[in-house]
Amino acid sequence: MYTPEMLKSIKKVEATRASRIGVEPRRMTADEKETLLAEFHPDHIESQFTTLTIGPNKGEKVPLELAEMLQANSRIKASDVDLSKIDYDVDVLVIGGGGAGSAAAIMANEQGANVMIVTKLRHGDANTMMAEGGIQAADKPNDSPAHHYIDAMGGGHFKNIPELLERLVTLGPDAVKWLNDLGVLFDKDEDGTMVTTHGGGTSRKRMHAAKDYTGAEIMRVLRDEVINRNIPVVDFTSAIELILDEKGRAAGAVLMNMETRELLVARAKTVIIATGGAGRMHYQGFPTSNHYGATADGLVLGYRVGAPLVYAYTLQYHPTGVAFPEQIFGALVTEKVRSIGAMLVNAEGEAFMHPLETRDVSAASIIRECKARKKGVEVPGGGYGIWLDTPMIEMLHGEGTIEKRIPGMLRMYLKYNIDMRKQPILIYPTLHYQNGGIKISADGMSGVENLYVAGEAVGGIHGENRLMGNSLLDIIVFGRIAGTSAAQKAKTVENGTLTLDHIERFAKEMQDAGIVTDKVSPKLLPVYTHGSGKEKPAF
Ligand code: MEZ
Repeated sequence: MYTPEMLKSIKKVEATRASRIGVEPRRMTADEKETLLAEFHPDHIESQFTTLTIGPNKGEKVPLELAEMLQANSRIKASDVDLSKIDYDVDVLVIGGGGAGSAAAIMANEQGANVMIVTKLRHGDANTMMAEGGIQAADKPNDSPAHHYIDAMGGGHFKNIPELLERLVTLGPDAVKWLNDLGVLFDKDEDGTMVTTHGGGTSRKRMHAAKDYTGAEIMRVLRDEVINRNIPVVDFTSAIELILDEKGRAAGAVLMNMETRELLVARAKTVIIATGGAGRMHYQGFPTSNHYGATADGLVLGYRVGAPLVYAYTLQYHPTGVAFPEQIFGALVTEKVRSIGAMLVNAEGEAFMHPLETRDVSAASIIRECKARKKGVEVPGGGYGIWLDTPMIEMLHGEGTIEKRIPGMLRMYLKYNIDMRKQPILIYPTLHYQNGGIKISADGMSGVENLYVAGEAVGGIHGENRLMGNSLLDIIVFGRIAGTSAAQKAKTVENGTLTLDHIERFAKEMQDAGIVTDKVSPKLLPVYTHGSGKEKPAF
């Protein structure tokens, strides 16, 4: 399967393997990391960003592709919708059917609220499903939420919003217990103790996993719980505008049936945005590990009604996306592969960095190795990759470890005749996560009254760089917070007069700022027609 050049390079990797076992490359100093990030992390390529000229974050820097969506036309005019005809009338409307939306809906239901989930694809088509390596929680005797806090704060470059991070880490152990009690099959020792491993930037082993399909396992259980509670899920239906009331509070959403394009009105006392990430925006032309619907819709919906964003300029490029074979280009190779012993090795067989640096540092280091040091391995189609030396795992932990701990990875590569137990695999950074998003307070409410947000659409929890496993944790912690808060708030809300006046106000702001565009948003689905440019690798 590998090309002759790749096989030649593998020989060099094999030649250095034994000497690398048990010898950890040193970690970079803080100064080395700062210099590396400034030079090689995609967040620092100024030409790929622009300044917003309208809306609550006017004057702030965001990726070009996001600005295009935040400063775009609505898909509808207010006159297209008859707001007196209510199709769905609920206490709590949850937009998004992934882990955060499901956790929120379960908790709202628990509070006795009439809650409904609307999702543009199917229930569970979400980045939660794609998450592999694990969920962090400080629940071991040698660990504490304080250790977890310090790790995440350091990884996030001290930009994490303290009250959000505090909630994440202090509610972490209970979130994992909740999932375990619901039936998530976490990996456990014979005595029932949860197996935990390190991730990049962690000082304690606190990654709980279900092999290498942790997110899919969590989603399986959450989806079952939503079904068991008879919570209605309207699928293949997207939210395309929020509806406010006469006081400017969130009061529902205009929905669009994705097949018929029929417009529907959902009235709600409170609304939760849980629309997930943005990988399918393919910032800077990067491939992505994200699910098909990850197009930053929630950010657009919130922004248009005045909800401020925070840190929208920072994205996470997962260090180890598939660089080869081409059929799975950009797919996630879980960080757990490095947690259990695989090293990052260049074309010469040299281990050029510690395998568990934080993600931004690891991604930038891999990019430098390929672009500046020219020590990457060429892949067909014009890109480069770095070796992830997977045979080391079984040298360290014994035969059968890969099958046992990362069976999904093993199978993914075997389909392309690559046996990662015997040969290393080629990786390169892939667009994985939006660190920024809608700003919320500790109870999950955004800057717009009665509009709550949970999951990847939230910004600020992770600062400028999230650690592995803190996303599965945040969808549960903040999903549960948003669901509980939104349901409690709904008890105090009387439905007001519904309006879509904000559409015209926003259009006027665009006009006054001289923005002329044929773009409409939210994007809803990516476009992969030939010539869009997004099918090309990002090297
Ligand atoms: O938190 C993540 O992004 C994660 C667990 C990814 C992975 O490498 O498996």
